[in-house]
Amino acid sequence: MKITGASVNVCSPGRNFVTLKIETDEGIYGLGDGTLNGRELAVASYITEHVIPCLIGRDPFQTEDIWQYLYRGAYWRRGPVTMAAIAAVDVALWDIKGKALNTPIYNLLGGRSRGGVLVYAHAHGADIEEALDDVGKHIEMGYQAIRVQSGVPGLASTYGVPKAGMRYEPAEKGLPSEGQWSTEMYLRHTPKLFEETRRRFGENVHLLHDCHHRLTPIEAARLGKELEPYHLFWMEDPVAAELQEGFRVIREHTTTPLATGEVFNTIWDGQELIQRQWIDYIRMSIVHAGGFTHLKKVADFASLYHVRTGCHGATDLSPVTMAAALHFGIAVHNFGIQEHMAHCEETDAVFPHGYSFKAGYMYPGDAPGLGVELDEKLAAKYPYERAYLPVNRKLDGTLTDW
Ligand code: GCO
Ligand code: MG
Repeated sequence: MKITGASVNVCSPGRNFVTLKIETDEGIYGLGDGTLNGRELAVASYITEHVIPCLIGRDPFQTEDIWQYLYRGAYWRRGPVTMAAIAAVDVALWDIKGKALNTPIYNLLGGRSRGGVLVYAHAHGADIEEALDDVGKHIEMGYQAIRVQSGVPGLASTYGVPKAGMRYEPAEKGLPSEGQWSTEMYLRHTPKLFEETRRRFGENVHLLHDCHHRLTPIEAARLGKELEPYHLFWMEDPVAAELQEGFRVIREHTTTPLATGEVFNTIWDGQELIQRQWIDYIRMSIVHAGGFTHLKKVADFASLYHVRTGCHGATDLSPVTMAAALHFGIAVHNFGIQEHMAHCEETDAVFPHGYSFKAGYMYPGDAPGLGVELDEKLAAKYPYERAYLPVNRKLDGTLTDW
């Protein structure tokens, strides 16, 4: 089989997505996601201008060699744009392989290791009461694991809480909006949120929380300690992780499990975190970390150090990545949990898919390959719209991590 052509689709059915379609001389095609929230056109151009010309004529079954060619062959390694482009190619090729062999991708990754993929949902509210009501709603929907985020009294906005009437996940049209941050207010508030959540819902639901890279190690250590009585499944991104050793400080002070890695692009971003057992869950996603070919190696490496997977799954990862994550999650032995934020109706209509949710678990479906389509005609009705994530400032105006 040979690759005969490829094209990039950028559309905005509710939010922007970058999708690669690779075609072959046997009429089989594959889809890959290359979406990078707020930087979509950089990936689209990288693939169109610099990757597609190198793919024509290659054997789509050679996923390892093509991965190495795009990674090593570019000379300029790593980075979110490059790795999202490589992921789009890699996933599209695995889709082709599955279709050609008439089997779902999970069978090519080792087959089913479990019955279903445990997922966690997002609950949020402007205050604790509203957040708890949302937790209740998600429990009724069948979720067994729920991430809880609430507005902080005195702060105009905070991560994880939509503006009134809006859906989460943000990527606002136009230029970046500015949020407000106070570590002191957040640290005073968050233990109360989990005290109330446990009081109302008991111990029978997994609770998660995302600090979204906003604390210093010693602040995160304090929060982790104060959250210990509420037995979190994980505390996510307590600090920005460029300095991997920062996690040592947190780890030495608290037994609250730690998760990080949604912004990592290769194993080299988290190798020390894993090897030194400073984290419990690695959050790297198929789209931002080079596809199945690289993430499988990360998971296998992590399995040696008691670290489990917890792949990023916000709505800025397209249904193509959601499907890929479910094939991955049902197959890898050291799977931990998968994030699930439901896409809006427009997105689901543009990407018809076979995956499903039932009683807290998701299932990739049994269609050959990924089991996701792209309705190109419908996609054309939703052209790209410039949109960015917010930026964040402390109360005195200092720019900080969002
Ligand atoms: C999560 C993430 C998202 C990111 C978003 C950025 O844990 O789901 O933190 O909420 O902010 O994916 O584009
Ligand atoms: Mg996160």
